[in-house]
Amino acid sequence: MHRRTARRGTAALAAAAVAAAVLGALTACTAPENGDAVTGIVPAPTSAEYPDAAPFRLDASSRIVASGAGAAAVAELFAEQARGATGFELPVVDGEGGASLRQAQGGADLAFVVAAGSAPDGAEEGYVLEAGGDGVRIAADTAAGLFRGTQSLRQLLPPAIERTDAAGGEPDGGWTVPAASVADAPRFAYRGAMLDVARHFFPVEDVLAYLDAMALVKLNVLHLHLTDDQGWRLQIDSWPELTGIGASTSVGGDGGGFYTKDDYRRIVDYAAARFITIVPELDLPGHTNAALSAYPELNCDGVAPEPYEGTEVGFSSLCASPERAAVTDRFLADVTREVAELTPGPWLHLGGDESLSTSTEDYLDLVRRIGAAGAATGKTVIGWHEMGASRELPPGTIGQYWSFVEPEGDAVPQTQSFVEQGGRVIMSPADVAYLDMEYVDDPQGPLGGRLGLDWAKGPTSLDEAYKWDPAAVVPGIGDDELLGVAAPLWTETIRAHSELEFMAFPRILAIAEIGWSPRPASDTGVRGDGDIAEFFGRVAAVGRHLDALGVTYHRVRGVPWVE
Ligand code: TNX
Repeated sequence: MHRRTARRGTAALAAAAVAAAVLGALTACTAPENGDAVTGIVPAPTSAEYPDAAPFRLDASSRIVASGAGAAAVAELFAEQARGATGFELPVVDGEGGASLRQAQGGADLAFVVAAGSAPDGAEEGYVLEAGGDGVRIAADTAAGLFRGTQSLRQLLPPAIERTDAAGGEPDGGWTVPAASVADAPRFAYRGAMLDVARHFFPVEDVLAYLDAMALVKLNVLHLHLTDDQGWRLQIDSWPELTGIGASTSVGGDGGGFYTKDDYRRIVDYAAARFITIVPELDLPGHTNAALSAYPELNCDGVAPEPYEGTEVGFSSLCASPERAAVTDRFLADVTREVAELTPGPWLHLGGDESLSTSTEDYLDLVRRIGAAGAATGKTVIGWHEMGASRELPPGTIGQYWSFVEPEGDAVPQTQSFVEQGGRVIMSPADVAYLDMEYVDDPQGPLGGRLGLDWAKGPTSLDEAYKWDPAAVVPGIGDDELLGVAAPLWTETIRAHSELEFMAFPRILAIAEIGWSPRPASDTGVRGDGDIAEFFGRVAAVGRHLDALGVTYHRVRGVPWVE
């Protein structure tokens, strides 16, 4: 057998992969076959080597030895899933209590370690993973880093590890992990997905399933677009009609829905166990027909509009007039406070997009008041890039860019404005990162209908989602000014969980890799054709995990999907 390490180009392997990682070299990661499965990690680790050596074999005697702050909880979550798939006992034992790794009859233990100085450069979410005949060791500086490492381990195991019952028995070749040496850390701190639960409502279970699939590819933020013209989806005690009236509709009359505070806490907790932060968005001052229909006093004319079930944007707004200032400011203070109280994460997204029915003067006045209400909760405000028109943003406000890879209109100065005011930027160019754009081959969705929109430069292929550099979109906004990237999924055309997954997968894998993996060495920072082919191979490997997880995805052309 030869040493099976895939690497960018034909460069010979350096002996010390870990050293290469520290130097920032990108080592690609198509791992060897593992039983009947080809493995490969998405997003590509900073460095991964697969030496020609004995694999690790998980068996009925294997234990997880956890040590360091938070390691036991990460180990339990991993063990819970692996027990379900394998039927093994997989006890989690305390490494600090003197338990040491042992090898048993061909099987071996796993060490999950949180200890300072473990991750490459001490990176917050970084980790190292070693696998071989004598065990698996994942070590990180933080529990978050350890968790990210377990997601690489998940992908290196046979896809059947995703099953929830052990009925299928052992996969061909057993529960093995190829001998591997991985050193890894993310490029960006914020690697997000956004779900629009306002145009169509998605129940808690759908969101939890999305979180689980996000975790597999190391995404760490779920931005919930909780309010829009067609629905207000979060219980607010001080303004009960926001959901009493404002949650009854959705696009196309498909029925309403909302999250109670307990529902929302379930989402937050499930996400937190996976080191995913929930970013709630209240879209203000536009996109507010649902709120305006619930409370006449929020309207300048004092008349509540009818609930809205169409797909137009830009027609609604909170009232900027001084006669309504007291009630509008009380509304802003109440809703931001109640949402902030439910939100352990540092961010509150307050929208700011497409306020097309207000004058510039009124928009700037409302944005100033919205920002002040958000900042008063102690959270850092995030806004869509139009909010950058304001020079009175709370210090450190984050801008989310949603123009194109070739920016249009005022998107450049508006985005730069956030940095000028001490903030940073999240990149979501609509022509590459919007998961609600049609696929290029215009397929039928799982329920038979055509899905998606095409306003962002037409349909978006998996290649297009992968071939762009977040640091090359807006002049002056490079890696240091970027908080990260995010892939929004708007749901005007999407009514069911299977449709949501179909639009997101596999394109969300491209965004996850852009957010995590090192910037490619090319002059442009954009991945080339060779990179695409290599990426597609790993996407196919992850596809087998998605199959086992029961995720509905689009088998886009060009990817060597396994039947
Ligand atoms: C633009 S992007 C919107 C949303 C739509 C989406 C559809 C942004 C901040 N606003 O209101 O749902 O396009 O693709």
